[in-house]
Amino acid sequence: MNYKKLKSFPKDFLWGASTSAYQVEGAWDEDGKGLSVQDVSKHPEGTSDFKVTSDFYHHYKEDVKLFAEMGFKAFRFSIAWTRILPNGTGEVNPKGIEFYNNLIDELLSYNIEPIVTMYHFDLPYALEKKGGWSNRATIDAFENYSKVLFENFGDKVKYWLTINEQNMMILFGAVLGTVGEDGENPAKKLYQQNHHMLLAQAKAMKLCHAMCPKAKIGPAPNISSVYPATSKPEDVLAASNFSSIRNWLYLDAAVLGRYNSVAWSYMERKDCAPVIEGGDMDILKGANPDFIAFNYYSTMTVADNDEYASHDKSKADQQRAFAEAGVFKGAQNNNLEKTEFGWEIDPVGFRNTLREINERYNLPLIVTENGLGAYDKLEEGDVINDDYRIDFLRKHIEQAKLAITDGVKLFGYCPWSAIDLVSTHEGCRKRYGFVYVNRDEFDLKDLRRIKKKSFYWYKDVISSNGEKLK
Ligand code: BGP
Repeated sequence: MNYKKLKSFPKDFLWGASTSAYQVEGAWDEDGKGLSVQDVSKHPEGTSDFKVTSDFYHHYKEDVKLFAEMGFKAFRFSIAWTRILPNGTGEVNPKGIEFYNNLIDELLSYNIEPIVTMYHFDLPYALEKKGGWSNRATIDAFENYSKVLFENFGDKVKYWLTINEQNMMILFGAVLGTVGEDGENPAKKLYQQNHHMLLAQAKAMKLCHAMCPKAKIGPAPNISSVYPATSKPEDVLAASNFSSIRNWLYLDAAVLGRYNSVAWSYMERKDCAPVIEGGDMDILKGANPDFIAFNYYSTMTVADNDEYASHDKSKADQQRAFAEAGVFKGAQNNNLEKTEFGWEIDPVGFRNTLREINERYNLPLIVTENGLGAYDKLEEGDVINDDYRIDFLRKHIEQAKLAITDGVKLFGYCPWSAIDLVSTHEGCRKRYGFVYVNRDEFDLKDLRRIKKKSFYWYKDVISSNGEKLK
């Protein structure tokens, strides 16, 4: 749909950007922090570990100052569970509380709204050793952790996100260093873990409403429209299958408190439907999120797959589909260009995704990740000409404006990432930030912060409330 005149971004729109604790903080074993699954995960050859990353833990004041200079209205970051509770449960680490209090206060001193993810891929290793999300005790551990967060930060944080990209942890956990695919029927284990995470999330949302009546809380999956490779009805059905398995399973449970019926049939067919105990569905139903946060990088295109194609996940990751015999298979979309790292670029798909979520759930939406990973080049005189990133973000913001005109209740946009950090599985050479961090994969150099061209561009975007995009 075209319009003669577009609606403006709301006056109090939350322009900002995102990071996650294990990818940006470093200080992996400092001040009483416990080990997380990321600290013990294997790194693909040639990529950095997560020990130092961008050393935000020691640079946060300098970094927040840069965010303020860009004019951020919000900063979405995650709290490392293991800084707060080194063993996942038990003793609270005062130094961890102190760090996040300092960070939140620093943000608030510049009127930057903290948007806090409670758990971003970094489950405490102590809990993992006891079975991780396979163990129902982890549900209680998460609820207890969320209580500690609400007690300590609930008076200052208005926006809470529960679990980052739970859907990607289930679909691509091996790549993200979160949940593996071992055992006889790995899918059975994974979807049981998924059920436990859904319960943990629902309990945290309920607790948030009880303990912090002024705060808002929502889920934070990675959602993208799924296209059929052709107009062949079987391809359209395959797209619907994949969308239910990838997207709606997670949001239907979080928002509507029920299992998506196609996703449930898929799990039954694979013999991996979770065991649901008495009272579980009531817990899911009572959660009532205030908004939906979601991450968007690309769309997916799939085709019918009636032959017995193998379940090839070797090249798949968050944004690259795989195949499931009799359900769908990933297809190339020849209408779209790709990033240097092989992810399709689809700004119009962003508008479409926003509309789909809006129509299904009718809740306010916030985008908590969107961005372009690239090999940035530091040129003479501390210059980074990342025009490709500006182009990517501009096109997505244009589509966000169109979606708002379509009626989507979008209240914030926090692209990935505020500052360069270490990618989930492709090292620090895959850069996303508005601020360059001077380090290589294994040479930490001076970790100097350098403003990229996109830094200045985004500053203008924010000060014009999304009107000045060129
Ligand atoms: C999302 C994750 C982030 C982030 C981003 C980019 O799936 O929530 O943690 O890293 O993707 O992905 P990558 O680092 O793999 O390029």
